[in-house]
Amino acid sequence: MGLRFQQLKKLWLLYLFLLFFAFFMFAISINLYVSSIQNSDAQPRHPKPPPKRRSLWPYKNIVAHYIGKGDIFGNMTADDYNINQFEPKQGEGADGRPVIIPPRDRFRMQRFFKLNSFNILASDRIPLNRTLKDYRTTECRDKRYANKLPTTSVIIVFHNEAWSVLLRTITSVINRSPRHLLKEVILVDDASDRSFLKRQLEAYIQVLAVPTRLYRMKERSGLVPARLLGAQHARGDVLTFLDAHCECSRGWLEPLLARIQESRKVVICPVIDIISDDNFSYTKTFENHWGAFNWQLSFRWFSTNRKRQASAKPKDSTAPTATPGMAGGLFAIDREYFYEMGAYDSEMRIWGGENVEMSFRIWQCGGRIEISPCSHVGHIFRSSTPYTFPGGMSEVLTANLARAATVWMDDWQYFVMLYTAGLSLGARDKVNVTERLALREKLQCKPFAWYLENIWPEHFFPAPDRFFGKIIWLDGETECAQAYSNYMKNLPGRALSREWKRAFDEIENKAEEFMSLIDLERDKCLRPLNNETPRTSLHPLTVGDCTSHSQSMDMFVITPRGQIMTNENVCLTYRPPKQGSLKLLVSRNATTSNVMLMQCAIETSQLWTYDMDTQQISHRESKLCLTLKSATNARTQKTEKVVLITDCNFKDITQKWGLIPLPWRM
Ligand SMILES: *[C@@H]1O[C@H](CO)[C@@H](O)[C@H](O)[C@H]1NC(C)=O
Ligand SMILES: *[C@@H]1O[C@H](CO)[C@@H](O)[C@H](O)[C@H]1NC(C)=O
Ligand SMILES: *[C@@H]1O[C@H](CO)[C@@H](O)[C@H](O)[C@H]1NC(C)=O
Ligand SMILES: *[C@@H]1O[C@H](CO)[C@@H](O)[C@H](O)[C@H]1NC(C)=O
Ligand SMILES: *[C@@H]1O[C@H](CO)[C@@H](O)[C@H](O)[C@H]1NC(C)=O
Ligand SMILES: [Mn+2]
Repeated sequence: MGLRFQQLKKLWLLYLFLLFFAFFMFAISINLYVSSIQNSDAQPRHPKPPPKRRSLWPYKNIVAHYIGKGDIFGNMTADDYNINQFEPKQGEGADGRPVIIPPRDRFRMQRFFKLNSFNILASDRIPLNRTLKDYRTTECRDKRYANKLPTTSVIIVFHNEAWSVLLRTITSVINRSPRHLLKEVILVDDASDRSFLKRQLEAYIQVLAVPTRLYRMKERSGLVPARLLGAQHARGDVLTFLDAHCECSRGWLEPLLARIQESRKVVICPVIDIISDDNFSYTKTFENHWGAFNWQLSFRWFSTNRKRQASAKPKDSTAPTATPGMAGGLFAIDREYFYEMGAYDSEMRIWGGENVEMSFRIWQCGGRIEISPCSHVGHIFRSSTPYTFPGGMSEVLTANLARAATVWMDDWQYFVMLYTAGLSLGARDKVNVTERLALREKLQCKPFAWYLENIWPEHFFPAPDRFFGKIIWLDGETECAQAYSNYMKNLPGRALSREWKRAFDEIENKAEEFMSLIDLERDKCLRPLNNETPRTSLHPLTVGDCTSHSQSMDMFVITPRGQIMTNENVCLTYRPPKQGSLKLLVSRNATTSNVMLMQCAIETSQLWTYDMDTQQISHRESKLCLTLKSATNARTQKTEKVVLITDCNFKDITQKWGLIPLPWRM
């Protein structure tokens, strides 16, 4: 019995222990749970802002000059221009925090802003070695790289860059790159004339922990010649190009070099985070952005989901994403591969267009361009350029773009030249691209159609199987509208086919006639309500004057699937004003604009059909018809003539639309 009792006691103790243990684990898990909630609370609730677009759009930029334009802040003097007021304050801007300028300096801050198009007073308060947070995901932080990676030369071209900004770029490169991977830093001065960039800079770089060499262009030549000069002197296995107003964050270099080690045909870009031009705060951006170009070949960021193509493992969040276009400022490339692929088009002057040329060339000639989500580099985005542009900004840019388009875009070069301000078909005759065409031949590069279909299948350019042109409103007695309606009414078999492709073909037959009949004064076209480029989220549409202006927003591309797209990757989208099951009912008696231009994302809300019999455009899913009505503008809440979808009525003349093709290739 005694033994039994002992056993029972043991069991009882064991039981107590288990109970206690369970409670203990429970308490721990609660604790963990609470702290995880607190942690996630500490993170910003709002999604990170998308990167600001690098403003390549020259026609809206106001080119500020160093000296000149008198304004309330007074003119800049030569002293203002040459003085270096770098005076770091311990801890200022630490961890990428913003700088707040004391009120007594606000006037000076405004006055000096235009010198660089950023707040130089803020920059001058931040130490060169300011700390940044670690912007990488846990997966990226945990990723291990081979110890033996290729070495790199970091090439930084500058023109009259501010002292503190330039040196913070260099310092961040040196402090945040493993020493054995960083062969050297190469600075190329594109003929700056600010005095502190002469002797003072030369002396400064002598004492840096990494060999840093400075080369100077004899005259202002621009980014391409300066980068070529830098590359010529580089000895690392990889060339890493950076702008002169960046800050590299922790772990930025290894993912770039590792990817090139894996495949030397990859041109790899970091994620470009935002350093505020106003207060120098560092803001992390989304990692899944990718880039491409608008109809005028300006670089644009897009955030729609793309397949990560570069990884063997399907769910590897550290794998780079393929991108059809590169912003151009920041990237790494194998040094020998850079030259094999034709380096840069050395005839491109000053700045702009070289990223377009390189994007097309790399992809079409067998390489790849990718963005590594694990590499974060901050960049100061400015809203205008402070620099002089010898030769005129738009002239230089359009000449560079004409070169890129002529060499790489095949049929699409005409499209770009016809619809970009400052360009025309005549631009082709002004460029001599003999050498670049020979390069394309030598490298056996693929056609531009291949690039669009395979590398950028989401593109919004015209294509042989697409419609490109204006969508005119047939409610009117104009010659064009009547000719169009009559033609459509008499097509055999029109009532049986709802295929866009069939409609495109029928219209193509009469393209020239319809085009010649368009009366720009009297015909009315589908277009955005505000005559601005609809790059921000929502834009209601209306019907207004058709214009001949090459960049007017009344041109559309329609895909065979029925996406109605326009420039800047926006699509005609059905957007019901209310969520929930009532939404179709609501739209049957729509009194609010429920059709918007929004970013294309291949959703059912963006698919439309065309009825050749009634000339109605209807939303495929809801079967409601596009019409023009006096209704509430969903954005401004004002009553205006807006385009919306409502019940179809084949007798309703306001629901009839015509497709008038425009030329886009020779
Ligand atoms: C600034 O310069 C312009 C010409 O460059 C001159 O007309 C103007 O008077 C100057 N303003 C001031 C405040 O000095
Ligand atoms: C930055 O450099 C200064 C000396 O120039 C040094 O005192 C300071 O500790 C450094 N800060 C960091 C974060 O490394
Ligand atoms: C700093 O600038 C960023 C971006 O321009 C802005 O979002 C932020 O609110 C600014 N911070 C302060 C403290 O002004
Ligand atoms: C174009 O440039 C090539 C060499 O780059 C030259 O041989 C050729 O004569 C030039 N053509 C014209 C029309 O100037
Ligand atoms: C739409 O409005 C009309 C009158 O304006 C009304 O007769 C009709 O029943 C309404 N239809 C729906 C679906 O609410
Ligand atoms: Mn830049």
